[in-house]
Amino acid sequence: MSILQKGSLSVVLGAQWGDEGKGKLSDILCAEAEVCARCQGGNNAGHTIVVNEKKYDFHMLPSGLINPNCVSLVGNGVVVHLPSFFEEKSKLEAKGLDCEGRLLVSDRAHLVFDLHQKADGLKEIELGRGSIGTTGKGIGPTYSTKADRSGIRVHHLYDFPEFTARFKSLVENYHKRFGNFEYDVEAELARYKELAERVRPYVIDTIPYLHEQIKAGKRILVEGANALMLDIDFGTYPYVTSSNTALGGVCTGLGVPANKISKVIGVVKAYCTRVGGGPFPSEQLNDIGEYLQTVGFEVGVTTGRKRRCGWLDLVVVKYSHMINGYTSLNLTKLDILDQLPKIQVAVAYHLDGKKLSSFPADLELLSRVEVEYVELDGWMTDISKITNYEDLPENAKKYIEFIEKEVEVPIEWIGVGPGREAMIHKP
Ligand code: 2SA
Ligand code: GDP
Ligand code: MG
Repeated sequence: MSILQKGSLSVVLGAQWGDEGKGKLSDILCAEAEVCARCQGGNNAGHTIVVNEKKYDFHMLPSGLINPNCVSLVGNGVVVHLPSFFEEKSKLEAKGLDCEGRLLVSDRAHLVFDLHQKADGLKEIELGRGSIGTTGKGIGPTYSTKADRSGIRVHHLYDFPEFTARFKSLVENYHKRFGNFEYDVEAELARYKELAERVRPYVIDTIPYLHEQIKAGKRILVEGANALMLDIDFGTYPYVTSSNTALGGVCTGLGVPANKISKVIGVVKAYCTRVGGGPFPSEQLNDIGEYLQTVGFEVGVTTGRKRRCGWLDLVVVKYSHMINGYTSLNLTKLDILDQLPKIQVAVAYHLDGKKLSSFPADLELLSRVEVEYVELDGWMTDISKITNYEDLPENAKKYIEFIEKEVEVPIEWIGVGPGREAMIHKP
Protein backbone atom coordinates (compact mmCIF):
# COMPACT_ATOMS: atom_id res chain seq x y z
CA MET A 1 0.00 0.00 0.00
CA SER A 2 1.48 3.32 -1.00
CA ILE A 3 0.20 6.45 0.70
CA LEU A 4 2.92 8.93 -0.17
CA GLN A 5 3.52 10.02 -3.74
CA LYS A 6 6.97 9.52 -5.22
CA GLY A 7 9.07 12.56 -6.13
CA SER A 8 7.05 14.91 -3.98
CA LEU A 9 6.46 16.23 -0.48
CA SER A 10 3.72 15.09 1.89
CA VAL A 11 3.14 17.45 4.77
CA VAL A 12 1.83 16.79 8.30
CA LEU A 13 0.50 19.95 9.97
CA GLY A 14 -1.20 20.73 13.28
CA ALA A 15 -4.70 22.14 12.74
CA GLN A 16 -5.29 23.51 16.27
CA TRP A 17 -2.93 24.86 18.97
CA GLY A 18 -0.41 22.03 18.82
CA ASP A 19 0.08 18.62 20.45
CA GLU A 20 -2.48 17.02 18.15
CA GLY A 21 -0.22 14.01 17.62
CA LYS A 22 1.80 15.10 14.57
CA GLY A 23 4.80 13.08 15.70
CA LYS A 24 2.87 9.81 15.80
CA LEU A 25 1.50 10.20 12.26
CA SER A 26 4.89 11.39 10.95
CA ASP A 27 6.53 8.28 12.37
CA ILE A 28 3.90 6.02 10.78
CA LEU A 29 4.29 7.68 7.38
CA CYS A 30 8.09 7.53 7.59
CA ALA A 31 7.81 3.78 7.01
CA GLU A 32 7.32 4.83 3.36
CA ALA A 33 9.41 8.00 3.23
CA GLU A 34 13.07 8.25 2.29
CA VAL A 35 13.44 11.69 3.91
CA CYS A 36 11.76 13.28 6.93
CA ALA A 37 12.21 17.06 7.19
CA ARG A 38 11.49 19.74 9.76
CA CYS A 39 10.96 23.19 8.23
CA GLN A 40 10.27 25.56 11.14
CA GLY A 41 10.37 25.99 14.91
CA GLY A 42 13.13 24.60 17.08
CA ASN A 43 13.33 22.62 20.28
CA ASN A 44 10.14 24.27 21.53
CA ALA A 45 8.32 21.39 19.84
CA GLY A 46 7.54 18.19 21.68
CA HIS A 47 6.54 15.14 19.67
CA THR A 48 6.00 11.93 21.62
CA ILE A 49 6.07 8.63 19.77
CA VAL A 50 5.39 5.25 21.29
CA VAL A 51 6.73 2.16 19.53
CA ASN A 52 6.50 -1.25 21.19
CA GLU A 53 5.74 0.51 24.46
CA LYS A 54 9.02 2.45 24.20
CA LYS A 55 8.53 6.21 24.39
CA TYR A 56 10.60 8.65 22.36
CA ASP A 57 10.42 12.43 22.83
CA PHE A 58 11.51 14.57 19.91
CA HIS A 59 12.04 18.32 20.17
CA MET A 60 14.16 19.63 17.33
CA LEU A 61 15.10 16.45 15.52
CA PRO A 62 12.71 14.88 12.99
CA SER A 63 10.66 11.83 14.00
CA GLY A 64 11.96 10.06 10.89
CA LEU A 65 14.94 8.99 13.00
CA ILE A 66 12.95 6.07 14.43
CA ASN A 67 12.78 4.53 10.97
CA PRO A 68 16.27 3.24 10.05
CA ASN A 69 15.71 3.75 6.31
CA CYS A 70 14.80 7.40 6.59
CA VAL A 71 17.16 10.37 6.36
CA SER A 72 16.23 13.18 8.77
CA LEU A 73 16.74 16.74 7.68
CA VAL A 74 16.69 19.96 9.71
CA GLY A 75 15.75 22.65 7.19
CA ASN A 76 16.84 26.28 6.81
CA GLY A 77 13.66 27.51 8.50
CA VAL A 78 14.43 25.69 11.75
CA VAL A 79 16.28 27.48 14.56
CA VAL A 80 18.96 25.30 16.10
CA HIS A 81 20.39 25.38 19.62
CA LEU A 82 23.47 23.22 19.09
CA PRO A 83 23.95 22.06 22.71
CA SER A 84 20.31 20.88 22.72
CA PHE A 85 20.77 19.26 19.29
CA PHE A 86 23.54 17.03 20.67
CA GLU A 87 21.72 16.38 23.93
CA GLU A 88 18.59 15.24 22.10
CA LYS A 89 20.65 13.09 19.75
CA SER A 90 22.43 11.43 22.69
CA LYS A 91 19.13 10.71 24.46
CA LEU A 92 17.72 9.10 21.33
CA GLU A 93 20.90 7.08 20.84
CA ALA A 94 20.69 5.90 24.44
CA LYS A 95 17.26 4.52 23.53
CA GLY A 96 18.80 2.55 20.68
CA LEU A 97 18.37 4.86 17.67
CA ASP A 98 21.34 5.10 15.36
CA CYS A 99 21.41 8.64 13.99
CA GLU A 100 24.82 8.56 12.30
CA GLY A 101 24.92 8.98 8.54
CA ARG A 102 21.27 9.96 8.23
CA LEU A 103 20.97 13.29 9.96
CA LEU A 104 21.41 16.51 7.97
CA VAL A 105 21.35 20.16 9.00
CA SER A 106 20.94 23.09 6.63
CA ASP A 107 23.85 25.52 6.46
CA ARG A 108 21.24 28.30 6.22
CA ALA A 109 19.52 27.46 9.53
CA HIS A 110 19.81 30.12 12.23
CA LEU A 111 21.52 29.37 15.51
CA VAL A 112 19.85 29.81 18.89
CA PHE A 113 22.27 30.87 21.61
CA ASP A 114 21.85 30.77 25.39
CA LEU A 115 21.67 34.52 24.95
CA HIS A 116 18.39 34.19 23.01
CA GLN A 117 17.00 31.94 25.73
CA LYS A 118 17.96 34.49 28.37
CA ALA A 119 16.24 37.23 26.34
CA ASP A 120 13.16 35.01 25.99
CA GLY A 121 12.90 34.78 29.79
CA LEU A 122 13.55 38.50 30.32
CA LYS A 123 10.88 39.44 27.76
CA GLU A 124 8.35 37.20 29.45
CA ILE A 125 9.11 38.87 32.80
CA GLU A 126 8.63 42.30 31.19
CA LEU A 127 5.23 41.23 29.83
CA GLY A 128 4.11 40.19 33.31
CA ARG A 129 0.45 39.16 33.35
CA GLY A 130 0.30 39.48 29.55
CA SER A 131 3.18 37.04 29.02
CA ILE A 132 2.94 34.66 26.07
CA GLY A 133 3.81 31.57 28.09
CA THR A 134 6.69 30.65 25.80
CA THR A 135 8.71 27.49 26.22
CA GLY A 136 11.75 29.63 27.12
CA LYS A 137 13.80 28.02 24.35
CA GLY A 138 14.78 31.33 22.75
CA ILE A 139 12.58 30.84 19.70
CA GLY A 140 11.09 34.38 19.51
CA PRO A 141 14.41 36.20 20.02
CA THR A 142 16.15 34.00 17.40
CA TYR A 143 13.52 34.63 14.72
CA SER A 144 13.67 38.34 15.70
CA THR A 145 17.42 38.51 15.11
CA LYS A 146 16.92 36.56 11.86
CA ALA A 147 14.39 39.17 10.70
CA ASP A 148 16.50 42.17 11.75
CA ARG A 149 19.49 40.62 9.96
CA SER A 150 21.72 40.36 13.01
CA GLY A 151 21.28 36.57 13.31
CA ILE A 152 23.97 33.95 12.92
CA ARG A 153 23.57 31.01 10.57
CA VAL A 154 25.19 27.59 10.64
CA HIS A 155 27.62 28.43 7.80
CA HIS A 156 28.98 31.34 9.87
CA LEU A 157 30.53 28.71 12.16
CA TYR A 158 33.05 27.99 9.40
CA ASP A 159 34.26 31.58 9.10
CA PHE A 160 35.13 32.04 12.74
CA PRO A 161 36.31 35.71 12.56
CA GLU A 162 32.93 36.58 10.99
CA PHE A 163 31.14 34.41 13.57
CA THR A 164 33.01 36.16 16.41
CA ALA A 165 32.21 39.65 15.12
CA ARG A 166 28.53 38.83 14.64
CA PHE A 167 28.32 37.16 18.02
CA LYS A 168 29.90 40.11 19.84
CA SER A 169 27.54 42.50 18.09
CA LEU A 170 24.59 40.30 19.10
CA VAL A 171 25.67 40.38 22.76
CA GLU A 172 26.12 44.15 22.61
CA ASN A 173 22.64 44.64 21.16
CA TYR A 174 21.13 42.55 23.93
CA HIS A 175 23.05 44.49 26.56
CA LYS A 176 21.65 47.72 25.10
CA ARG A 177 18.15 46.26 25.14
CA PHE A 178 18.12 44.55 28.55
CA GLY A 179 20.96 46.21 30.50
CA ASN A 180 24.23 44.52 31.33
CA PHE A 181 23.43 40.95 32.28
CA GLU A 182 26.09 38.38 33.00
CA TYR A 183 27.27 36.54 29.91
CA ASP A 184 30.70 35.04 29.42
CA VAL A 185 31.38 35.89 25.78
CA GLU A 186 34.84 34.31 25.59
CA ALA A 187 33.65 31.04 27.12
CA GLU A 188 30.73 30.94 24.69
CA LEU A 189 33.03 31.55 21.71
CA ALA A 190 35.32 28.73 22.84
CA ARG A 191 32.31 26.43 23.24
CA TYR A 192 31.10 27.26 19.70
CA LYS A 193 34.52 26.65 18.20
CA GLU A 194 34.19 23.09 19.45
CA LEU A 195 30.52 22.76 18.50
CA ALA A 196 31.36 23.92 14.97
CA GLU A 197 33.59 20.86 14.50
CA ARG A 198 31.11 18.51 16.16
CA VAL A 199 28.28 19.56 13.88
CA ARG A 200 30.37 19.76 10.69
CA PRO A 201 29.61 16.18 9.51
CA TYR A 202 25.87 16.93 9.48
CA VAL A 203 25.94 20.29 7.71
CA ILE A 204 25.01 20.50 4.04
CA ASP A 205 23.33 22.80 1.57
CA THR A 206 19.91 21.18 1.81
CA ILE A 207 18.49 22.96 -1.26
CA PRO A 208 20.24 20.93 -4.00
CA TYR A 209 19.94 17.83 -1.78
CA LEU A 210 16.14 18.06 -1.65
CA HIS A 211 15.98 18.99 -5.33
CA GLU A 212 17.91 15.83 -6.22
CA GLN A 213 15.74 13.68 -3.94
CA ILE A 214 12.60 14.96 -5.65
CA LYS A 215 14.14 14.40 -9.09
CA ALA A 216 15.10 10.85 -8.10
CA GLY A 217 11.49 10.05 -7.19
CA LYS A 218 12.01 9.89 -3.41
CA ARG A 219 9.18 10.48 -0.97
CA ILE A 220 9.69 13.35 1.45
CA LEU A 221 7.65 13.67 4.60
CA VAL A 222 7.54 17.12 6.17
CA GLU A 223 6.84 17.09 9.90
CA GLY A 224 5.17 20.31 10.96
CA ALA A 225 5.81 21.63 14.46
CA ASN A 226 3.51 23.74 16.68
CA ALA A 227 0.28 24.39 14.73
CA LEU A 228 -1.80 26.74 12.62
CA MET A 229 -3.26 28.68 15.56
CA LEU A 230 0.31 29.40 16.72
CA ASP A 231 1.37 30.71 13.28
CA ILE A 232 3.00 34.16 13.44
CA ASP A 233 0.60 35.47 10.75
CA PHE A 234 -2.57 33.42 11.17
CA GLY A 235 -2.56 32.46 14.85
CA THR A 236 -3.95 34.30 17.86
CA TYR A 237 -1.30 37.03 17.62
CA PRO A 238 0.60 37.94 19.82
CA TYR A 239 -0.05 34.61 21.59
CA VAL A 240 1.76 32.66 18.91
CA THR A 241 5.15 31.20 18.19
CA SER A 242 7.52 33.12 15.91
CA SER A 243 7.53 31.01 12.76
CA ASN A 244 5.13 30.24 9.94
CA THR A 245 3.65 26.97 11.08
CA ALA A 246 1.17 27.01 8.18
CA LEU A 247 1.79 25.41 4.78
CA GLY A 248 3.72 28.46 3.55
CA GLY A 249 6.44 27.65 6.10
CA VAL A 250 7.17 24.43 4.21
CA CYS A 251 8.27 26.29 1.07
CA THR A 252 10.26 28.98 2.88
CA GLY A 253 11.65 26.63 5.51
CA LEU A 254 12.95 24.05 3.05
CA GLY A 255 13.42 25.95 -0.21
CA VAL A 256 11.04 23.76 -2.20
CA PRO A 257 8.50 24.81 -4.82
CA ALA A 258 4.81 24.70 -3.84
CA ASN A 259 3.98 22.54 -6.87
CA LYS A 260 6.03 19.68 -5.41
CA ILE A 261 3.63 19.29 -2.47
CA SER A 262 1.21 16.46 -3.20
CA LYS A 263 -0.44 15.83 0.16
CA VAL A 264 -1.28 18.03 3.15
CA ILE A 265 -2.53 16.14 6.19
CA GLY A 266 -4.15 18.15 8.96
CA VAL A 267 -3.84 16.59 12.40
CA VAL A 268 -6.91 17.31 14.54
CA LYS A 269 -7.28 16.20 18.15
CA ALA A 270 -10.79 14.91 18.91
CA TYR A 271 -11.01 17.67 21.53
CA CYS A 272 -8.82 20.74 21.85
CA THR A 273 -5.84 21.79 23.96
CA ARG A 274 -3.59 24.79 24.29
CA VAL A 275 -0.47 25.33 26.37
CA GLY A 276 0.66 28.84 27.31
CA GLY A 277 -1.34 32.07 27.32
CA GLY A 278 -3.88 33.41 24.86
CA PRO A 279 -7.50 32.97 23.86
CA PHE A 280 -9.18 29.57 23.64
CA PRO A 281 -12.92 29.99 22.98
CA SER A 282 -13.97 26.37 23.58
CA GLU A 283 -11.87 25.96 26.76
CA GLN A 284 -13.67 24.15 29.57
CA LEU A 285 -12.63 25.44 32.98
CA ASN A 286 -14.70 22.78 34.69
CA ASP A 287 -14.95 19.01 35.21
CA ILE A 288 -14.87 18.36 31.47
CA GLY A 289 -11.60 20.28 31.11
CA GLU A 290 -10.15 18.36 34.03
CA TYR A 291 -11.36 15.04 32.64
CA LEU A 292 -9.69 15.73 29.27
CA GLN A 293 -6.48 16.90 30.95
CA THR A 294 -6.14 13.83 33.18
CA VAL A 295 -7.51 11.09 30.92
CA GLY A 296 -5.67 12.57 27.91
CA PHE A 297 -2.39 13.01 29.91
CA GLU A 298 -2.27 16.56 28.61
CA VAL A 299 1.12 17.73 29.84
CA GLY A 300 3.72 19.70 27.82
CA VAL A 301 6.46 17.42 26.48
CA THR A 302 9.10 20.15 26.63
CA THR A 303 8.13 22.17 29.71
CA GLY A 304 5.98 19.77 31.75
CA ARG A 305 3.17 22.37 31.94
CA LYS A 306 -0.42 21.23 32.18
CA ARG A 307 -2.24 21.82 28.90
CA ARG A 308 -5.53 23.74 28.94
CA CYS A 309 -8.40 21.63 27.58
CA GLY A 310 -11.76 22.12 25.89
CA TRP A 311 -14.15 20.84 23.25
CA LEU A 312 -13.25 20.37 19.60
CA ASP A 313 -13.67 23.71 17.84
CA LEU A 314 -14.61 23.38 14.17
CA VAL A 315 -14.41 27.15 13.60
CA VAL A 316 -10.68 26.71 14.23
CA VAL A 317 -10.35 23.59 12.07
CA LYS A 318 -12.27 25.16 9.16
CA TYR A 319 -10.17 28.33 9.40
CA SER A 320 -6.98 26.26 9.39
CA HIS A 321 -8.24 24.33 6.33
CA MET A 322 -8.78 27.62 4.43
CA ILE A 323 -5.08 28.37 4.95
CA ASN A 324 -3.50 24.91 4.67
CA GLY A 325 -5.85 23.21 2.17
CA TYR A 326 -5.85 19.76 3.77
CA THR A 327 -6.16 16.83 1.41
CA SER A 328 -7.12 14.63 4.39
CA LEU A 329 -7.24 14.67 8.17
CA ASN A 330 -5.94 12.53 11.01
CA LEU A 331 -8.38 12.64 13.93
CA THR A 332 -6.37 11.76 17.04
CA LYS A 333 -7.07 10.74 20.63
CA LEU A 334 -10.63 9.69 19.88
CA ASP A 335 -10.20 7.07 22.63
CA ILE A 336 -9.97 9.84 25.24
CA LEU A 337 -13.68 10.57 24.65
CA ASP A 338 -14.67 6.93 25.32
CA GLN A 339 -16.25 7.57 28.72
CA LEU A 340 -18.18 10.75 27.94
CA PRO A 341 -21.97 10.28 27.60
CA LYS A 342 -22.35 13.60 25.73
CA ILE A 343 -19.78 15.35 23.54
CA GLN A 344 -19.98 18.96 22.42
CA VAL A 345 -18.44 20.47 19.32
CA ALA A 346 -18.08 24.21 18.68
CA VAL A 347 -19.57 25.01 15.27
CA ALA A 348 -19.91 28.81 15.14
CA TYR A 349 -18.99 32.08 16.87
CA HIS A 350 -21.60 34.82 17.35
CA LEU A 351 -20.83 38.46 18.11
CA ASP A 352 -23.49 41.06 18.92
CA GLY A 353 -26.17 38.72 17.59
CA LYS A 354 -24.38 38.04 14.27
CA LYS A 355 -22.66 34.85 13.17
CA LEU A 356 -19.00 35.46 12.26
CA SER A 357 -17.78 34.22 8.90
CA SER A 358 -14.51 32.87 10.33
CA PHE A 359 -12.01 33.13 13.18
CA PRO A 360 -11.52 36.85 13.97
CA ALA A 361 -8.10 38.57 13.95
CA ASP A 362 -8.89 40.98 16.79
CA LEU A 363 -8.52 39.34 20.21
CA GLU A 364 -10.85 41.91 21.79
CA LEU A 365 -13.64 40.77 19.46
CA LEU A 366 -12.70 37.18 20.09
CA SER A 367 -13.02 37.67 23.84
CA ARG A 368 -16.66 38.68 23.35
CA VAL A 369 -17.81 35.90 21.02
CA GLU A 370 -20.50 33.47 22.06
CA VAL A 371 -19.65 29.95 21.04
CA GLU A 372 -22.40 27.83 19.50
CA TYR A 373 -22.12 24.12 20.26
CA VAL A 374 -23.73 21.02 18.82
CA GLU A 375 -24.15 18.12 21.25
CA LEU A 376 -23.60 14.56 20.11
CA ASP A 377 -24.08 11.29 21.96
CA GLY A 378 -20.97 9.53 23.20
CA TRP A 379 -20.27 5.81 22.67
CA MET A 380 -19.28 4.76 26.21
CA THR A 381 -17.12 1.92 24.84
CA ASP A 382 -13.38 1.24 24.91
CA ILE A 383 -12.23 1.74 21.30
CA SER A 384 -8.49 1.47 21.96
CA LYS A 385 -8.09 -2.01 20.46
CA ILE A 386 -10.18 -1.40 17.33
CA THR A 387 -8.25 -1.59 14.07
CA ASN A 388 -11.03 -1.36 11.45
CA TYR A 389 -13.25 1.62 10.84
CA GLU A 390 -16.30 -0.62 10.47
CA ASP A 391 -15.83 -1.96 14.00
CA LEU A 392 -16.09 1.45 15.67
CA PRO A 393 -19.29 2.06 17.68
CA GLU A 394 -22.04 3.81 15.68
CA ASN A 395 -21.80 7.02 17.75
CA ALA A 396 -18.04 7.22 17.22
CA LYS A 397 -18.65 6.93 13.45
CA LYS A 398 -21.32 9.63 13.71
CA TYR A 399 -18.80 11.92 15.47
CA ILE A 400 -16.21 11.30 12.72
CA GLU A 401 -18.76 11.80 9.92
CA PHE A 402 -20.05 14.99 11.54
CA ILE A 403 -16.52 16.46 11.46
CA GLU A 404 -15.94 15.35 7.86
CA LYS A 405 -19.20 16.94 6.75
CA GLU A 406 -18.55 20.24 8.57
CA VAL A 407 -14.92 20.65 7.50
CA GLU A 408 -15.46 19.09 4.07
CA VAL A 409 -12.26 17.06 4.24
CA PRO A 410 -12.07 13.25 4.54
CA ILE A 411 -10.68 11.78 7.75
CA GLU A 412 -8.08 9.29 6.56
CA TRP A 413 -6.65 8.21 9.92
CA ILE A 414 -8.19 7.83 13.37
CA GLY A 415 -5.99 7.59 16.44
CA VAL A 416 -7.28 5.32 19.21
CA GLY A 417 -4.19 5.13 21.45
CA PRO A 418 -0.61 6.42 21.75
CA GLY A 419 1.09 3.39 20.17
CA ARG A 420 2.08 3.15 16.50
CA GLU A 421 -0.41 0.31 16.01
CA ALA A 422 -3.31 2.28 17.51
CA MET A 423 -4.20 4.01 14.25
CA ILE A 424 -7.15 3.17 12.02
CA HIS A 425 -6.53 3.84 8.34
CA LYS A 426 -9.68 4.70 6.41
CA PRO A 427 -8.61 4.90 2.76
P1 2SA B 1 7.61 29.70 21.87
O1 2SA B 1 8.45 29.00 22.91
O2 2SA B 1 8.08 31.10 21.61
O3 2SA B 1 7.44 28.93 20.62
O4 2SA B 1 6.15 29.86 22.55
C1 2SA B 1 5.16 30.64 21.95
C2 2SA B 1 3.80 29.99 22.07
O5 2SA B 1 3.79 28.76 21.34
C3 2SA B 1 3.41 27.71 22.18
N1 2SA B 1 4.14 26.48 21.88
C4 2SA B 1 3.62 25.26 21.96
N2 2SA B 1 2.33 24.86 22.10
C5 2SA B 1 2.12 23.52 22.18
N3 2SA B 1 3.13 22.59 22.20
C6 2SA B 1 4.41 22.98 22.05
N4 2SA B 1 5.41 22.11 22.30
C7 2SA B 1 5.55 21.50 23.66
C8 2SA B 1 4.72 20.22 23.75
C9 2SA B 1 5.14 22.57 24.69
C10 2SA B 1 5.50 22.34 26.15
O6 2SA B 1 4.73 19.47 22.79
O7 2SA B 1 4.07 19.97 24.76
O8 2SA B 1 6.20 21.41 26.54
O9 2SA B 1 5.07 23.21 26.95
C11 2SA B 1 4.68 24.35 21.86
N5 2SA B 1 5.82 25.05 21.63
C12 2SA B 1 5.47 26.35 21.63
C13 2SA B 1 3.80 28.18 23.59
O10 2SA B 1 3.11 27.47 24.60
C14 2SA B 1 3.43 29.63 23.52
O11 2SA B 1 2.05 29.79 23.70
P1 GDP C 1 2.57 16.64 18.65
O1 GDP C 1 3.32 17.78 19.24
O2 GDP C 1 1.49 17.08 17.73
O3 GDP C 1 3.44 15.59 18.02
O4 GDP C 1 1.83 15.91 19.87
P2 GDP C 1 2.45 15.56 21.30
O5 GDP C 1 3.37 14.40 21.15
O6 GDP C 1 2.97 16.78 21.97
O7 GDP C 1 1.15 15.17 22.09
C1 GDP C 1 0.33 14.13 21.69
C2 GDP C 1 0.29 13.08 22.81
O8 GDP C 1 -0.79 12.21 22.62
C3 GDP C 1 1.52 12.19 22.86
O9 GDP C 1 1.77 11.83 24.19
C4 GDP C 1 1.11 10.96 22.04
O10 GDP C 1 1.77 9.76 22.45
C5 GDP C 1 -0.34 10.87 22.39
N1 GDP C 1 -1.21 10.36 21.30
C6 GDP C 1 -1.12 10.59 19.97
N2 GDP C 1 -2.18 10.05 19.33
C7 GDP C 1 -2.95 9.47 20.27
C8 GDP C 1 -4.20 8.76 20.25
O11 GDP C 1 -4.81 8.59 19.21
N3 GDP C 1 -4.68 8.34 21.45
C9 GDP C 1 -4.03 8.55 22.63
N4 GDP C 1 -4.59 8.10 23.76
N5 GDP C 1 -2.86 9.19 22.69
C10 GDP C 1 -2.33 9.66 21.54
MG1 MG D 1 3.79 18.58 21.11
